[in-house]
Amino acid sequence: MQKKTLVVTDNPRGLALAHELDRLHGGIDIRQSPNGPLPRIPRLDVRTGAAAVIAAYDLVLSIHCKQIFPPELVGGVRCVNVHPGLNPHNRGWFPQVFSILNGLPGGVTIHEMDEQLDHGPIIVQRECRIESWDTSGSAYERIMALERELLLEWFVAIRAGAYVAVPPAAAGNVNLKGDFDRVKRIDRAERGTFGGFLDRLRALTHGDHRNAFFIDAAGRKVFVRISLEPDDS
Ligand code: 0FX
Repeated sequence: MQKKTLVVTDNPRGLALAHELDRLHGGIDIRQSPNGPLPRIPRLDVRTGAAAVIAAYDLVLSIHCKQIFPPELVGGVRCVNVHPGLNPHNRGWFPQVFSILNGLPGGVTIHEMDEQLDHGPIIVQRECRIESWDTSGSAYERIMALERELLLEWFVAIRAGAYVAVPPAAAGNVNLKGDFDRVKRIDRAERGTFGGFLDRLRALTHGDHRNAFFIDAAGRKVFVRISLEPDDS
């Protein structure tokens, strides 16, 4: 008999998607990380809870779960990650931010998890174009829409294991939270090209988030955001 599927998510859109999958297909339990932000969703520490998860589920779906799955968990039950990036490019933290910064492609990847970050065999992936006027925020919106589309399309096959997963062709590159935190600080004496600075500000502009900042002569921290608008005439 097929056991239930466990979705672990720390993201409100991931939660909405998990509820949507449950309405469509049933048999889904939902958990968030011990410090997750979601109201009324039970918490799960994937380290201490690994054995219980392995006993109760035959598929664990991570939809933006911020915990690193331990080897015991990825080795004991099929774990699939829904990742807002085009592996192996810009694996890890906030992929579209780094795609805007380094020009590597962005998109969505659904892959089996192994012990490395955003690394295991790829079930399906789709590129999402990033335009010259995109900010992190506008690119993320498109990537989230693509992620929903792809998961709704592939969920039945994923649950049944009816797919061929292909290891990524290269190791690619990984960015961590510290890399994001480092690019947020603007040094006003930094030299470079206008294009490079525009890209940096686009990459750090995302809704209300206070990302890019400089320190002024009085020692005050000043946040910076940019607005871009392609000519549609
Ligand atoms: O849940 P998520 O969309 O995704 C993140 C990682 O990017 C992803 O690779 C990982 N698999 C997942 C577990 O965690 O991240 P978020 O909801 O924290 O942020 C969404 C976007 O918001 C992010 O891509 C950029 C933007 N953002 C977020 C924060 C917290 C900012 O621009 N500044 C911020 O301080």
